[in-house]
Amino acid sequence: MSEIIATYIVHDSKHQPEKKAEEIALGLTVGSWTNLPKLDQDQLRKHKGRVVSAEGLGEDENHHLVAKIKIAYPIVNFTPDLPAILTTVFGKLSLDGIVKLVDLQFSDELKTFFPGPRYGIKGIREKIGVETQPLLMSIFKGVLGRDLNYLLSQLREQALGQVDLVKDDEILFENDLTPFYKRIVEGKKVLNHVYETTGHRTLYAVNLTGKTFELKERARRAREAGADLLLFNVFAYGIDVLQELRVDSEINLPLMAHPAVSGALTSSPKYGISHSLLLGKLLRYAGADLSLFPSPYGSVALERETALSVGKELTKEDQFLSSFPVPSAGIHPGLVPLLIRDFGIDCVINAGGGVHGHPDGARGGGIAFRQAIQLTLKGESLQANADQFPELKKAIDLWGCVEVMS
Ligand code: 1AE
Repeated sequence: MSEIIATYIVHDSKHQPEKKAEEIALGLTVGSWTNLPKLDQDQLRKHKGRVVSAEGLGEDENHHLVAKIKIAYPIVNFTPDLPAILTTVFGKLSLDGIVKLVDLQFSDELKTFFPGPRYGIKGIREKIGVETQPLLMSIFKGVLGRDLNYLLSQLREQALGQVDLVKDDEILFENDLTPFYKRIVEGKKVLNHVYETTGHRTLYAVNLTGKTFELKERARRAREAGADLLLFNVFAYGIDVLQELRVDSEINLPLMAHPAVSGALTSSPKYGISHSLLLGKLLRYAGADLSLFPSPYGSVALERETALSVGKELTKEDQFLSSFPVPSAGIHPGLVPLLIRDFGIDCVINAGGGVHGHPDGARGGGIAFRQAIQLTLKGESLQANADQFPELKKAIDLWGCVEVMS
């Protein structure tokens, strides 16, 4: 029988992890078991949750037992979609005591109901034409309340900084000054012009926003208008909405998932859902081509192991294409060696303030990042070589630099 296995960390005041596990397994499936008549048991057996393991890990500061519990849920209990799965494995349970959902193991049968990324790392690399190094992305900054000319000149400067991708700020919604379709059409003209004059191609991820039931139509029209990629505040809507965008063949655009709002679900060590499951596995299964998440180093840093676990889930070898890890927030050129050490070349180096805050503006900021990437890939020190690269030197003088010992 096909199952999904959920792994939880619970803090159990009664120090009875097996009992706790049995309560969860029954409570989220058939309700009760031992008191049921044999006939009912026979009928309900295929729906009953199964305790896979319940293991004490030690005591917390309140002398509760911290335990790792694994429960298998039969897939006959739910329809094969994330809203049904999440409600089954962590619906009422998420409100009941101290419990964190750390992983979900999908059976092969269940996985067939999920699309994974349409493009993935390979497809995005093909679109951009960069095969053997990390991609470089910058973010519009300070464009709220500014007009289209302002936005387009910021786009031009970023493209001239040789970034591969520019993404909208996630807080830029539909507005009269920089309307969605105009951003796409006029932005494309700017990027085409930069390409014709410099030979450097930059793609633009436009923020898909608005009422949920209008998103598909807006996304289809975005595609017709020439959009390159869609940025999506997936956790404000729900991962299943991202999946709907992914499977619509009239949309057919790469999807870049932004982590806005996800901190409310992931940040507590005791409650919510793990980063690797939410920002890694589930986004990938649902079809995100790129997933942004806090890096271990910047302004809203995650613990290194946690950030690495997200990257690992996004790039696992299995039946799905890999999604690009985009470790973000507070990134500057001096952090490039650390990011490449941690995430390898299959990641996107992404910065807003670290591009626009450069003393030479966004153009200089982008070039400083390029120089940092090239030096790192050659195994050379940024600090020791900075004198030959004026943009990089200015960035290091401003923000510093972390050397990586090999
Ligand atoms: C984790 C999301 C990062 C993001 O979207 C963003 O805007 C970062 O900006 P900077 O690089 O911190 O200025």
